[in-house]
This record gives sequence, structure tokens and C-alpha cells, in this order.
Amino acid sequence: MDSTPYSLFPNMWYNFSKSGMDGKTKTRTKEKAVEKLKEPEYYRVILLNDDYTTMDFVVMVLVEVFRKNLEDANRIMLDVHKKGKGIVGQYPWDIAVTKAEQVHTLARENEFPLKCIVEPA
Ligand code: TYC
Repeated sequence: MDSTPYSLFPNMWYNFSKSGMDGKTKTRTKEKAVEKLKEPEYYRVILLNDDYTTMDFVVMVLVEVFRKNLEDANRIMLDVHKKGKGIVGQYPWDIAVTKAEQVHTLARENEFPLKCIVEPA
């Protein structure tokens, strides 16, 4: 069992609720809670190339939506430009879908056909 924040916080909360706020009364409930906890499933956000979206706009999207630095944003943009598509990052489902929506909203507002897709990692 690792100790990422994903598992640590729900686990502690669960224990306190079962054993009083001192958290000292350790019972079977702890093991049960640990077994039930799962890492979130990750999804890839894949950026697709097209002939019309400007390189500058793609770099801006990678910086603003995906919080890439300029060097990484340029590298990813050029990789997608050359290969047709490329992985931008891996995120839990809600975050992946939100970022994909933000890309499509920004693209539509700026009249570019830029698209990205979300797939299981
Ligand atoms: N191919 C585009 C151009 O030449 C640039 C581009 C790169 C577009 C990556 C989309 O996901 C993309 N202007």
C-alpha cells in the first residue's frame, strides 16, 4: 500500500469516524478500508494535428490548459505536427475530460478546428 494523498486522507477519515476522534482504537475497520481504496484510473489526453490551427495557438493551449512550460509545449506541439497526434498528459477522468472541453472551447472561440481525445491510459 502506498501513501499517496488519495489513499491517506479517506483512510484516516474513515478510521476517526469509526473509533472516535483520538484515532487510537484500531479495529478491523482499518484493514477493510485499506482494501477498498483504489487508485484513480488514469486517462490520456491526446492532441490531434490539423492543417489550420496555428502553432502559436497550440502552444498557448498547452501552456494555459495543461500548465506546460514553453519548452515542453513547443516540443509537444511539434511532435503532434509531425506525427499526427501525441500524448499531452495523463489525468483522472474528470480532469482529463475538463481539459479536453477547455481545449475545444478555446478552439471554437478562436475559430480553429483543434481537437483532442481522451482514452484509457
Ligand atoms: N499543423 C499545424 C500547422 O502547421 C500546427 C498544429 C500542431 C496544429 C499541433 C494542431 O495539434 C496541433 N499550423
